[in-house]
Parts: sequence; structure tokens; C-alpha cells
Amino acid sequence: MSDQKQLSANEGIKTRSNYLRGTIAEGLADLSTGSLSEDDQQLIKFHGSYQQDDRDLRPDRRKHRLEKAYSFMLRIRVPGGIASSHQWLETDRIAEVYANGTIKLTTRQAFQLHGIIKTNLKRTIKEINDTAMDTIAACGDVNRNVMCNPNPFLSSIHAEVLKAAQDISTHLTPNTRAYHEIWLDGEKIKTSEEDEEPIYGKTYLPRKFKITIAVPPSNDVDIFANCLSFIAIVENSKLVGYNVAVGGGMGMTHGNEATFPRLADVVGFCTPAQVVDVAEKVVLVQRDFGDRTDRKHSRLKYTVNDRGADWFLAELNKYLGYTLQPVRPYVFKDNGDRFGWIEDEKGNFHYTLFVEGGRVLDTDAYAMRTGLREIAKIHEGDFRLTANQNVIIANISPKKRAAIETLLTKYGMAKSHERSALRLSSIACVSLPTCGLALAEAERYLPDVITDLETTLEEVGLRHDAITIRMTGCPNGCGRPFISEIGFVGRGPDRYNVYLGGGHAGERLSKLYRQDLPSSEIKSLLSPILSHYAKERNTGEHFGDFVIRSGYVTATTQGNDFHMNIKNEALSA
Ligand code: SRM
Ligand code: SF4
Repeated sequence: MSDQKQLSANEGIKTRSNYLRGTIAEGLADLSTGSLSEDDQQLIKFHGSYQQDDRDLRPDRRKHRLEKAYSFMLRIRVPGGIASSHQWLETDRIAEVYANGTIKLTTRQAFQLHGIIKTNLKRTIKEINDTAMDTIAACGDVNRNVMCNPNPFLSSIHAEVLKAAQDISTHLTPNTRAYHEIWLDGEKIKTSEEDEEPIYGKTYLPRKFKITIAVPPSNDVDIFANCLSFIAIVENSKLVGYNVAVGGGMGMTHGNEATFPRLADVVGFCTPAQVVDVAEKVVLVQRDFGDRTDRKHSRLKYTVNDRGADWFLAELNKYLGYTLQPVRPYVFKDNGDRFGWIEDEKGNFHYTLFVEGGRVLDTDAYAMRTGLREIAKIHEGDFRLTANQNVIIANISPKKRAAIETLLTKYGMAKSHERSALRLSSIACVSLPTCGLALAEAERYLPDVITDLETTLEEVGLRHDAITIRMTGCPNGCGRPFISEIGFVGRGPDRYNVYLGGGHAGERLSKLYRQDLPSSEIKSLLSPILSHYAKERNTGEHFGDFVIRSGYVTATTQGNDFHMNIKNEALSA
């Protein structure tokens, strides 16, 4: 990008931060406020935390001239989404003691805790690290939690793929000792020369960076929405390597046509031995060519889009010093989870539990958090977080199955997989009240929208048909709404843009169908389309394909078509 343009403010913050230290330690000690300085609020993201405030409380706090109700969100990295029973129990305990008593399972297979006050932040991070988990690089301009298909069916392939995800995650974890110094009372460095970042350098990446690995036919980690993905290629029951995909992403800004969601391009193939090297070199190309002048244009998707996938591949090959092989064939069938019980090739059992909106909590009617805690106390296998915000109670030995089934029944979870296929295919981002960027509700509202639509589904016989449905409170796209078959994206209080026609396997972007729709009109808008689908779909035809064939929307193939298509549409109701 142009060298003439001024670097974005965050570049200065990173440069001055002495490898991410800033004045975080001093800010934590300042008891006169619940917040940190503005620069430290940016830096603390690299340590896995966001400063937030409870937006429900804002009017009252304002009325009483009080500082906003500041607290911190912590994101716990879980590479590949696998946590032990001990880690589950500890996360549950920490959520109770320091956070708001809930655990959010995120769309990137991580845990999030909300509502931690500043004075508790350090001990919370320390206790998370005591469980062999951490929060470093869960956020910030670095590589984030590496996702990996949690598939327990092909256990031998899965073990190899998970190892690759963990190796990539470790290799790309920032080197700075700031994290240990600030949160874990690690020894302080004497001069900044003692620290170095061999991969990232002093200013890290231009923007956040996201990596996934998928094992076809499941695309449950939504590879096309990520900066870099590896698609496992299995031939004769052996993992022979990975297709490499670059340049996906979701975030856009309403009214800014220079921003758009984009699908990743599949550009080549590498062997299992090359996978960490390829990940590193893709990061380096983005480090060196990504736009550091405009944070709305600084994700890898824009580097690939502006210069072209062929340019990117050629540059990547130069950095690698060898040439990626041609892409191998693969097929994705869906991007959802397989709910309920399954038995794997070794005779172990796995139960995928539906967790609405990814929020693990107890209510009067449903003590899911307690139930999962009781299960974790006896479970000898692991917990696998899915990128659809659900959890697999995985690797249950035959002798433990009955006891776990009894607990699932006792706490009302045993039939979670019998909900409507629409609900089981839903994702909602956090949104209000904690997300500072939310324009409308998501996690607290999508369940009601689905309840409304379920009456139509029952009437027209679609209860068991999986249609992906996702809602986000703003167009940043944390629930990946632009690749779901039905997507709602917040515009303002109680108003949504409605997108239709995403691919059932997350392989196609959706299209804007209605702009700024009042939430009260969602059911009347969608029910006739669902009825039409029930009557006139072809055998096996997915909803996203049907709405395109029937002319509700036209297909969007790539991010830069996104707004062009919007302009071509008659969007008024
Ligand atoms: Fe996200 C920012 C929550 C996955 C794109 N995201 C945020 C923040 C931190 C708001 C902020 O910056 O102040 C949200 C915190 C809300 C809260 O109260 O907890 C937030 N994002 C989430 C989570 C928790 C949503 C969820 O309900 O599961 C997900 C955490 C993932 C994780 O464990 O790391 C989450 N965010 C995503 C995804 C999906 C994915 O990665 O597969 C995306 C779209 C993919 C992508 O990156 O393009 C996503 N989040 C964003 C963006 C837009 C980035 C962009 O390129 O424009 C922002 C805003 C930003 O970075 O400026 C954002
Ligand atoms: Fe917040 Fe928007 Fe992400 Fe939802 S999509 S969590 S509202 S940033």
C-alpha cells in the first residue's frame, strides 16, 4: 500500500508499547477508576482481554453521574477447542468467583468470561494459567485461537490434525515476556533489547489473523471465513496433506462499500511436514504487505483481494523457497454439528450438546451449567468446543456412558439434540449488553425469532430440515452471518438487515434481501419463503440454493461482488 499515507494510530501504540507492556501494570494498580488508559485498552487485547461496560446499566449510571460500569472480558485460548474435565471445572469455578457466573462458548472454539472487574483481572488470568490454559493472543493483531474440526469420528486423522493446529498455535504465539511479567509475576526484563519477536516484529501484524483446519466433508470451522485455512486431504485413510486457503473474512461496516465479507481462495496444497512453515510464511506476507494505514482495510482478505490470489501465491512461494503443489479435490457437505450420541471406531461414545448462543448458564428451568459441572466431575474424556458454539462431551468410555447419560437426563440435557433442526443450526454473537460495538440484540433475541419461525416449520413439515440461521448485533460478523442460509445483521435497536442464500456448507456468501427490517416483521417476511421452500424444493435441495433458484436473491460469489449485488436488488418491502 502507499507509503505516503499515515500509519494508523494503533501502529504507534504498538511501537511505543515495549512489546505490549504499555502502562498496563500501572493502570491495574490505579484504584481511582475501573478502566485503563486508552492506549492500554488497545494493548490489553493482545493479552486476551477487552475493557467493556454493562450497556444495560448505562442510562442509570449516567443519571447518577457515575463512571460507566466497567469490567473486562477474558478470552481463554483453547487450540483446537479441546479442554480437559479439570479445565472445564476450573473455568466454571473462575466464572463463578470472578466473572458473571456464565461461560460463553465462542464461534472460535474458545471460552469467554464476562464482567471481571479490574481489581480481579490479574488473579483471574493467573488462575487460568494455573490450569494450563492461557489468554495471550486470544485477541489483538496476532494469530488468534487456531480452530480445528472437533470431529471424533475419524479419531486417528483427528489426532494428527489437532496436533498440527496446536503446533501452529504454539509457533505463532507471541514471544514477548510482557504477559508473564504483568500477569504471572514473571521476572522483569531490564532493557527492551532483551525481548524480541522473531515472527511478528515490534509492530506485530496490521490486524487480527485467524487460522483453521477442517477435515472434509465437515466444514464446521467455516474455513472460507478465515485468513488462512488448511483443508485436510485424506487418501486411502491416510492424511496426505492440506489444501491451503487464504483471504477469507466477514467484517464490514454499514454504509462503507470499501469493506465487505470475502470468501477465502483455495490456492495450493502442502504436505503435513510443511504446514507450520506455510502458516508462518502466510503470516509474514501479511506482516509485510498488509495495509497499516487503515484498520478497516488491513485484514489479509484485502491484501489478497487488492493484489489477487495469484500474486499472493507467487509471493508465498517466494517466502517459502518452494512451490505449493496444485489444489487437490475435496467436498464439503455442511458446516453444522452432529448432535446427540455417536460411537467412534474405537468404541468410545461422544455426546454433542446444543448450547443456545453458546451461553453456559443456569436458569430456573434449565441447570445446564450445574449439569455440565457434575459431568466434568466424573468424565474421563475431554470437552470439545465446536465453532458453532456447542460442546461435545467426548471420549466417554463404554463403562462411563450410563452415568453420564443419567446426569444428562437429571439436568434436562439428554434431549437437547431433539430441538428443531433450525435451532440446532443457529449461531448468535454475544452482542448486548457487553459488546461495545453492538447495534441490536443477538444472543438474547435469536431464540425468540426461532421460536416464532418454528410454528411455521411445524405447519409446513420442515422441523427436521437443517437451515443455517445466524444473527449478529452488528456487521462485524462474529457469528459469520454472511455465509449462513438466513442471516440477520443488526442496524439499530430492533432493526436488522436480512441476508439470504449463503451456502449450506459455508461455501457461498449470502445476499442482502431486506434492509433495516423491524424485528416485528421477521416472521411475516420469512414464513412465506419457508412455506414455498417446503412445497417446491427439489430433492435434497438446501434452503440457500432454493432462494437463489427461486429468484429471492441472486448468488454472490466473492466479497467484491457483495455491494454490487446489493445495488442491483430491489430491497424495499
Ligand atoms: Fe468478533 C470484535 C466477540 C468471533 C469479527 N468480537 C469483537 C468484540 C471483541 C467487540 C470489540 O471489539 O469490542 C466482541 C466481544 C463481545 C463480547 O462482549 O464478548 C467480539 N467475536 C466475538 C465472539 C465472542 C462472538 C461469539 O458470540 O462467539 C467470537 C470470539 C471468537 C474467539 O474465540 O476468538 C468472535 N469475530 C468473530 C468472528 C468469527 C470467526 O472468527 O470465525 C468474526 C468474523 C470473521 C472475521 O474475523 O472476519 C469476528 N469481531 C469481528 C470484528 C470485525 C473484524 C473485521 O475484519 O472487520 C470485530 C471488530 C474489530 O475487530 O474491529 C470483532
Ligand atoms: Fe459485537 Fe458485532 Fe461481534 Fe456481535 S458481531 S459480538 S455485536 S462486534
